[in-house]
Amino acid sequence: AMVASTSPALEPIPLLPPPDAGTHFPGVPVVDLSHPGAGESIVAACQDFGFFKLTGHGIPLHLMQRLESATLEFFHSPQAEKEKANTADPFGYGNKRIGPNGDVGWLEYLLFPVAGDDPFSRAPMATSSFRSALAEYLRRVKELAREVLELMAEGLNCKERKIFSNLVMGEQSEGIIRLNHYPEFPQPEKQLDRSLTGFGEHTDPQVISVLRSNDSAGLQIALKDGSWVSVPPDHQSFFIIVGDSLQVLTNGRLRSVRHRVMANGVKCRVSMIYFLGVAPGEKIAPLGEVMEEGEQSKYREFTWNQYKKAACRTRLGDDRLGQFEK
Ligand code: GA4
Repeated sequence: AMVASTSPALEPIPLLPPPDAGTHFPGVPVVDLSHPGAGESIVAACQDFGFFKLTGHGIPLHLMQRLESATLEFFHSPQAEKEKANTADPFGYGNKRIGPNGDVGWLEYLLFPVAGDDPFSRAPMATSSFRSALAEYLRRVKELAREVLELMAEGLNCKERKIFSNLVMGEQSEGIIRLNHYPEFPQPEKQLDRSLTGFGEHTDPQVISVLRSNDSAGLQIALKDGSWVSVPPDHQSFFIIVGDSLQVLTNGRLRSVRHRVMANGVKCRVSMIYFLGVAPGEKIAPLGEVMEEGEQSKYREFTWNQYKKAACRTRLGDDRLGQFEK
């Protein structure tokens, strides 16, 4: 294993090279939100890939770039400053360590709950410009997620078009924002011309995740046959990722996609992911509206709280849904 650290003051953690490079993928499904058949395209993409690129979304690039700049500014501040935000419970600043069970990757990040009126109660160190950039971004992306989920319900021929959106838009619904920074490699690693695992393979536990990154490559997804492909970056678009909760809500019709990030080390990658989840006490079970006559649930019934608790005992790459399959 290769040892790398952002600054000599940091404890070096052995990081792993990626298992394989992942081939270039020209076939990323694209959904244009301003297009009439968007609902059907969303459903088709979520069935075939559990993933798609979203264009025509109406969120101006400058709003994304504003948050990107504020995020980078934070990550460029002195290590001691950043460590002040290291509450690691699991929210706040994190460096290389992901989750509570020993997963590591070449990144540093901020993780916050998005709740109620003050998404920043856990971000005391954020400057007011950082806070306002984040607030505006979250407000817009939340509305975007609502639209995507309502079109999805339409595409699935649900009678209630708010069947998914209501689950993630409630007062108690749990959202999380993750701001990731995959730094350039320090010398001499940079010269090795190798990449490192930035964020190891996993599925997202929530309903959907809305990802936006700068123009630096790194995101890879697993296709149905298990092969890994790289997703060309697009800083103007969002990428929508189906999470485990949505897979269960649709009884497996829409699939949660395994994905990972490779750090190339030459150009830093900045990504922001808004995870939209249901309320803690919510039952996560296939919805009657998406099931055929007589269709049986593929999952044992559980609540979001139970799922989160179970997830906390797993490693990043574990098949978390497996233990709830019938
Ligand atoms: C993966 C998706 C999100 O980044 C995240 C991660 C969470 C964490 O960082 O605390 C988890 C991981 C993620 C799934 C399994 C557990 C929990 C780290 C980990 C090993 C914020 C999430 O919701 O689940």
